[in-house]
Amino acid sequence: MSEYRILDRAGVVDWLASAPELRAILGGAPSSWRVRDVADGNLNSVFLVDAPDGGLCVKQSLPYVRVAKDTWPLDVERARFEAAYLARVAPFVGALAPKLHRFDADLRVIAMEKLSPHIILRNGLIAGRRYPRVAADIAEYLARTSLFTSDIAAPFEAKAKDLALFSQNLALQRISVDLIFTDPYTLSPRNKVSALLEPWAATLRRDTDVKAAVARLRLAYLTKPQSLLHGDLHSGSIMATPQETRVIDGEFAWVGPSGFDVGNFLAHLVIAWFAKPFHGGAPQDIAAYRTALEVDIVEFWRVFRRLFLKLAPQAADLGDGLPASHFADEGGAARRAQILESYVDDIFRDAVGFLAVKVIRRILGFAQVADFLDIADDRNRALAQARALSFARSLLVEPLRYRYIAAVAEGLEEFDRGGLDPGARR
Ligand code: SR1
Ligand code: MG
Repeated sequence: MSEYRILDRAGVVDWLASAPELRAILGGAPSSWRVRDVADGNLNSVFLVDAPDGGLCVKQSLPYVRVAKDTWPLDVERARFEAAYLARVAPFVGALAPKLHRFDADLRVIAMEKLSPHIILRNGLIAGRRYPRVAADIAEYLARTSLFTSDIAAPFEAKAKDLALFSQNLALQRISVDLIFTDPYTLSPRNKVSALLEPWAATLRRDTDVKAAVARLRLAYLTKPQSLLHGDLHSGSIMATPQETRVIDGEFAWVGPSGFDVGNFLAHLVIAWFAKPFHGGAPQDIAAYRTALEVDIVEFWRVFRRLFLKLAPQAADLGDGLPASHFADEGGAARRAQILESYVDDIFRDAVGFLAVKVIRRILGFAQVADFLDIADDRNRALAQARALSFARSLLVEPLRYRYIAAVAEGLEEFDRGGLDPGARR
């Protein structure tokens, strides 16, 4: 047993060298390994290691929020939950997640497959690259994790084990509850509201309809343990090439409403859509890229729905929620299909709300995103953000307008001409 300590590059080499299975992957002498510090997320240190026979990604939980250092201490246990999440979903998602090679419970270090030439999806979207597989791949990832860790397809004993383990992931749930559902609608010192968006922030703080809708979602997050969530499935938690997609960073794992991850992914496509015109390019290219994002939004949900409903009838025999013996007689299969459809419709309803709160938190809260932050001009950035806020508000307070995914995608345009005044709405 070794005491927790923060690893620097030399420490990473020593740690790797002490693990025979990792040495075997890397090959050569430790002195020949090249270690790069590539941390760019908010919380952890991350190193990429290149060696004669292969590479690895090494991630360590720091005892603080990396981007806030001493001002924000944070429990290092999150690495344990990330490793457990990776192991739990691996049988369902296969190559859509990186391979976990080793978890060190003392140092809170994970060694996993080094992804190359994959890049963070968010950076690719900002650069205007296309990832034709991402929507369908993430849909498949989420359909499988949402189904196979739910009471439909898992015996309640397995579900209870997930609940027992991931309900201990409290430090990160405190971050999610505060940063996603609470801070953006209050005068929290953690918020980062630009001067041009002050009127928007003030309007949302006073908006009881919005806060009531957010309250429903916050309660769902806390009280609706449908399936094991990734918990932070934004475009920074996806690495992609045009041919391959991988989901990383499951440290926020939590048993909660399945619509949470679905809405998070959609939110970051929506964010990319509103930011797009301000990252340069010819008008026709911007329009074409946005159309492709709209297609992704629709395709993502349709693939999720189709796959969930295709897999669920057979998978239902594995779980306790819809026992086969109750649906074996005439008409039984059709009744079970109806129940499953309404289960998926409920995921969609939740996802639309979670989409909205994720957009709002990325504009007014602590953890903002490069999609907007990389827009150099203050007014342009605020315009993109104000339009996204306007759309998010509509999703929260006019949910009946967004009962179908096509309505979500088609709704974007309506909010694209708005100015900075929250009173004008659109
Ligand atoms: C303290 S910053 C935390 C945020 O960073 C992660 O990427 C999550 O989105 C989280 O909310
Ligand atoms: Mg992360």
